Amino acid sequence: MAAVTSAAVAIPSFTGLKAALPAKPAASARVPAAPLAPRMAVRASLKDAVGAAAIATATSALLAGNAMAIEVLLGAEGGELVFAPNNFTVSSGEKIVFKNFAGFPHNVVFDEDEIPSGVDATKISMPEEELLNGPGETYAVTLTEKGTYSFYCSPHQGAGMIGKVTVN
Ligand SMILES: [Cu+2]
Repeated sequence: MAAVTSAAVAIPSFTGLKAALPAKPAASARVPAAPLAPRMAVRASLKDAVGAAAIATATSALLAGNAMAIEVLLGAEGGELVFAPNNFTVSSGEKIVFKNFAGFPHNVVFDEDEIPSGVDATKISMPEEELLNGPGETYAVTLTEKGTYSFYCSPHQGAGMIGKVTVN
């Protein structure tokens, strides 16, 4: 009976650790409220060498996952109408998050003539008429085909709000 209870507590605690890591305040807030028995069960499982190794693996996988994303600001610190950075490199499959920062509205449109052949510009672009209007609004895209891609912000293309990403 005791073994069954311990296993039932330990398994969800691993899933909980993985899920809670990005949101540390919520996780630590939950600890004092947790009943004593589950806490002891978690501590017991941490002593177990296999359990500790599993936690280490989950943590590094999570860190690697976070590293696989790049943030590009729409509008610079001084209010310039630019992508920041405006020329960068990502790995195939890495997420690119464009985030409204200054001088919006902005959008992100890939130039159909300056992307690798076979890639459909409409599938990776925002519609020309669609705009990110509020602060912090984002548009995310993941490019898998290797090569260089040019993109622009349709309201500010004439002002020089253009960029280039190399996928390798
Ligand atoms: Cu713009």
